[in-house]
Amino acid sequence: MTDTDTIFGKIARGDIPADIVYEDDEVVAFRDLNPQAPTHVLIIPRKPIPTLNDATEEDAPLIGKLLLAAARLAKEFGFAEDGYRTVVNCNANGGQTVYHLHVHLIGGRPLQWPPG
Ligand code: DGP
Repeated sequence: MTDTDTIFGKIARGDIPADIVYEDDEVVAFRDLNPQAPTHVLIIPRKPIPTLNDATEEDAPLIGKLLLAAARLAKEFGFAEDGYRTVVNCNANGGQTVYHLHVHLIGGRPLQWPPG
């Protein structure tokens, strides 16, 4: 099994469906199946990087694009000014369950800090 065999790799390749809200050559964004807020989107690179620990200097522009996509989507969804949260979970203690790097974009209601 390769990294591309995660569920997110399959979504990025179009092998399984998702509610895609943005995509380009390098990035895909789709709605989370288990939303934690009125808007909960996952933003992934098409490149299958398993965790943030696996990202290299070469990936810096790509990771920047994930965050810029989050900010752009927050504006499009209309909650950029009110505020929102971006989260990258890493490995077991971070709560990562899908081993294809992703940024959660969560917004549309006030969010507690610190999270649980
Ligand atoms: P994390 O815990 O950071 O690895 O987040 C994984 C998220 O992925 C979790 O919030 C639920 C979501 N998820 C899991 N499987 C699927 C799926 O098949 N489709 C979609 N759209 N989201 C999924």
